[in-house]
Amino acid sequence: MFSAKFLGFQTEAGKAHSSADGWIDEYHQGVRYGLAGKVIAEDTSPFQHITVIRSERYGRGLLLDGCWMTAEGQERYYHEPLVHPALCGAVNVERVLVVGGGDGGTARECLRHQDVKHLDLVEIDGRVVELSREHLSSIGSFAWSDPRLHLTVNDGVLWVANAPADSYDVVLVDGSDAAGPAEGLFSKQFLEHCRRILRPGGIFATQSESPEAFRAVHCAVVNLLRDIFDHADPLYGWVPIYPSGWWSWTFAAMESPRYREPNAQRSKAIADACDVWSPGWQRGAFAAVPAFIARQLDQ
Ligand code: SPD
Repeated sequence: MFSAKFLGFQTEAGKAHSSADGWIDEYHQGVRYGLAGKVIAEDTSPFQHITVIRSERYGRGLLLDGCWMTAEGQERYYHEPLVHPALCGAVNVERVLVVGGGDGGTARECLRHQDVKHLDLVEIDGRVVELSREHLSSIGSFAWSDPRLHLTVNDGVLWVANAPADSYDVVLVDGSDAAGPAEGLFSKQFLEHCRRILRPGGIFATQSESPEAFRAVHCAVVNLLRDIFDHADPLYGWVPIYPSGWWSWTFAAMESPRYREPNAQRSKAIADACDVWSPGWQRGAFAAVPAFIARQLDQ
């Protein structure tokens, strides 16, 4: 387990910082990342403080424990890179598991693939789902009423530990940072179970933090996945509101790095409606490993 605390990071978790002049900020390592706007809903669940905001530039947004999760105007920069390299690369995509992702954006992108027949969305915090459906309905969109979606409010770590071997073609982890309720999603035990429940030809993917603002966690996740799977590679993109704006997702598979080569037919079916992802973008994003990160990754 390598939590933010373990690595000596100081994420100023708690309520989102909002100032009288209408700025909502996440504070991270002496830098703040903010939007002009106002808080429209807040609650404290058994797991975390939840804040929903309305911003001038990016529409409505969600923070958990004061950290940005998503915003309507830039959620595609995050959800498309997490989903499509996996859904276009796996041999089959009939059964998909999403751990976390209570705003519904990851499920929505998965369900755009018509070959997906059953999607389990396992979110630990039911209040995140409720507030997202109420205030951020454009993010989950049609997913919430799609009969292929099976929502369970439960701990994803337990779900994965109890799932039979070979139960999913794709496993996606859409958690928050490596502290608080998402901490277990970065552990070796959890990731080993993810490999165990993946069918042959399957793909695992997780958000793997920023190579700049969470460098140690990022490298540790990639290296751990390289220990557990035959192949694991980070892909780099950007989510403007997250710390540093520079973000990563890491893909893993047994036998071959099949996440690198998108299936032409599945790509064609979704590419026109994507804002960020395309087969060409994906190839570049896998190649864009910063030199300082390449030096810290196990080969
Ligand atoms: N630092 C923020 C990391 C958040 C990753 N998950 C976002 C959830 C979007 N569905």
